[in-house]
Amino acid sequence: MNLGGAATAAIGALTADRERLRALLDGFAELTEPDSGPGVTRLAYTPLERRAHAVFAAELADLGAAVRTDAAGNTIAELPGTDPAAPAIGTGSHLDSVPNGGRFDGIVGVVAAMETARLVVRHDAAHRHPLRFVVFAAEEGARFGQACTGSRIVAGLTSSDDLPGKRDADGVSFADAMAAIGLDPARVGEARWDPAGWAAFVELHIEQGSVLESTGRRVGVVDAISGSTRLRIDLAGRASHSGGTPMHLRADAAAAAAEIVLLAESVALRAAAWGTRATVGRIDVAPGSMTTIAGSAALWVDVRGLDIDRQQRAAAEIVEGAEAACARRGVRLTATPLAETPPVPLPAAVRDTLVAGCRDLGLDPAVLPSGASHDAQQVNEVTPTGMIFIPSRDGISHDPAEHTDLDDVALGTTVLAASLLRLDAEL
Ligand code: HGY
Ligand code: MN
Ligand code: MN
Repeated sequence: MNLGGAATAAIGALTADRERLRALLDGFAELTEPDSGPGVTRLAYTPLERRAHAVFAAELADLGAAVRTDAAGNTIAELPGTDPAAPAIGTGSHLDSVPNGGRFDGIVGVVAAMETARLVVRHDAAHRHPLRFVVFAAEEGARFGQACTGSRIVAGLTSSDDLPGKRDADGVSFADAMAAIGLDPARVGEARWDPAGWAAFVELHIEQGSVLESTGRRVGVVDAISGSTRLRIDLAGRASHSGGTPMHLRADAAAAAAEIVLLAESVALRAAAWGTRATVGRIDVAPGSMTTIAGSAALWVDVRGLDIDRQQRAAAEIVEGAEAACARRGVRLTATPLAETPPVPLPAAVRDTLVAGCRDLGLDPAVLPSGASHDAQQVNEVTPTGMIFIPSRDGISHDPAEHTDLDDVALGTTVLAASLLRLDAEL
């Protein structure tokens, strides 16, 4: 599509400043829980996540944007367009992390949004649509099990009723954590977005995989985002003396847990489950003494897929296999669903615009699915949404070793800024 001279000129002018991006990334990386060990620990609905949102809000306010925090704890900044009646075009991501996570997951999408806003203001780039820059609260499911809570709330997928029930390892619920940072969980319905107020949304994110790196691409455009079925499995066996109890008289909860971990892996490796990923990233065992057979155990199971049938069937097969193993071992099993998110194909119109924008910048983007889930998945319920990926070194993420080259962050930001202006010209 021929964008016309003005739009093309505006797009060409917006080149991200890598040193400003470095400073923003370094600043957010310092906001980690004291004595929390390596990497970044800035969990959902904690005071530290609020401090990170405040950094974003101050920067956007300095640029003259109107900034507000909604009832879900999302922070939304807006630069008015030339047509006040036009729906908004938006970008953004999240600032919360997993425990001992990396410096880039979610953060690059936020610093890219901040730099894009600065470029638009600095170069007085004309845009008809209002531009909205969003930091979603509580994207990581690591603390409460449910991922993408801030974006699910704006999409109407999570309501106030859902918040008291989901609890973290200390028994603190979403509702408790929100109230502790000054939010009112009873009012999250007020944060819901009206589709009529939106034209499109684009999220920049690290790939959290190794497709871009292994194919020598510097940028990717996402065509589908994986879903996730998450559950907790509690096992009740019989604690007893590790020396005095013969092997055939045991109900060993740790041994049952170990069998379930390997079962989950084998289910995902079956040909029928192709493309499904199953992970048990956490096991708690009690009493946790070397000379006592484990009386109880808890496992957290994460099943991901790009095909909802295979995703849900794999989760069901894991539970069925676990029940059979526990019956054989004399261990009682309780499976509790934690979260269910379907895979989402992203709209071709936005995907193709992002691809064309990359090509205009002389890039050859990969078009690929996302193995991780994202806020974009939920926002797509409200407005046509796209995602831009930049490479993850060695495909590592959710770990202190997570790394993306600053040049790739800068290039991704330049692509994001160009994409927003291209969408502004096309819509
Ligand atoms: O867990 C995920 O897929 C994402 O990083 N929240
Ligand atoms: Mn993320
Ligand atoms: Mn993540």
